[in-house]
Amino acid sequence: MALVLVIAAVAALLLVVVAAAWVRRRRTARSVLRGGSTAVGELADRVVDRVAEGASGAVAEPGVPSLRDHLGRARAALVGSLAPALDRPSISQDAWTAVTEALIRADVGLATSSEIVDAAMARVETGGDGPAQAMAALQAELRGRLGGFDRSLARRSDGGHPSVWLFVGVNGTGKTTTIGKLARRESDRGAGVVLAAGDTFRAAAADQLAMWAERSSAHIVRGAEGADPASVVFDAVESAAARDADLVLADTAGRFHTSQNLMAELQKVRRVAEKGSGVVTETLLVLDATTGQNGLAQARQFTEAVDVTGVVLTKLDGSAKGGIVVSVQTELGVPVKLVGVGEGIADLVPFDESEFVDALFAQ
Ligand SMILES: Nc1nc2c(ncn2[C@@H]2O[C@H](COP(=O)(O)OP(=O)(O)OP(=O)(O)O)[C@@H](O)[C@H]2O)c(=O)[nH]1
Ligand SMILES: [Mg+2]
Repeated sequence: MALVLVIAAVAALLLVVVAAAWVRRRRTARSVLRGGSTAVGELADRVVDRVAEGASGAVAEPGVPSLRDHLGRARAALVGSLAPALDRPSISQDAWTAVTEALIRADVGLATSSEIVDAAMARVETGGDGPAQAMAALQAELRGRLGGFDRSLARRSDGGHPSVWLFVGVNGTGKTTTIGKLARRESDRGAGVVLAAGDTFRAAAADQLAMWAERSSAHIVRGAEGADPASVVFDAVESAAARDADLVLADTAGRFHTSQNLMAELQKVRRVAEKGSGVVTETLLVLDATTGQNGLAQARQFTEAVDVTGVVLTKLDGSAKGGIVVSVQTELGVPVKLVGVGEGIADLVPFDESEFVDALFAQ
């Protein structure tokens, strides 16, 4: 009997010890969980703060982003492929051939790359043949070739006659987004801006433009899906004249039933835009930098059909081939006026050749 009592007492003691250990473990687990959720909460708070900082920064003062900050991919690719060519005490013919290849890889184009390297070699002949001189000669040559264009966006200054900036280009290049960015920029500078939803090819196009109109406090004129794009642009010009607005930014469709139809449609839009009170002062071809030489072939069709006054080169932020800027200007003979460096409303930079070359070669 005594033995049974001792065993029962030991069992009870063991039970108490196990129960105490279990309670301790649960408490620890709960405190870990609580600590964990606090950490998650803090992290979430930090993320929200960061987002709020970013958002308020963008809204309060969009600022102009720098090319240097956004050309990382193009810079890494170009500098990476030039480095082996120029990493030697004196630059031989072989090294210059490697430089030509690096430029071609960067989308500068075959003929233009050779011309640039010939001219850079001629510069170096008079200034020493070290890598630093070669690099300086190359940059000077690029600057020289890109320079000498008027990149301003023309406006007619007399009241009651709005200036029309017409945006053309194949679908997906960034026409509507660029219009949104420019609407904000020009409104911020005090212009009265009207957006013309001339892309009536698909219903969502006008909705996308309406979203940008709201973000930039611009007025929008739109028609029904399938409406005549020229008549929508005409109505927008008349609406701008009536409200004494300075600028009409006219969106167009990037596709039509055939590319011939598209070009004919754009010619009609351009004609009709000037039938009333407006005058087309810019026809801006929007090109996607990441499409390289293919994009250039399409671009030729546009420059032949409508009098293109400037190029907006979009998505340069995602491109590893910055040389497309050189090809566009050399082969189309039209200045790059603006560069898109992101999807945000402030991600549009006026093109400047010195800043561009510096950004492309910065160490
Ligand atoms: N990274 C980056 N994306 C851009 C830039 N510009 C436009 N995009 C994006 O490219 C896509 C197409 O832009 P849209 O403005 O709709 O192009 P669109 O020329 O109007 O196209 P369609 O209306 O189909 O003819 C969108 O996802 C944009 O956010 C840019 O500079 N950089
Ligand atoms: Mg569009």
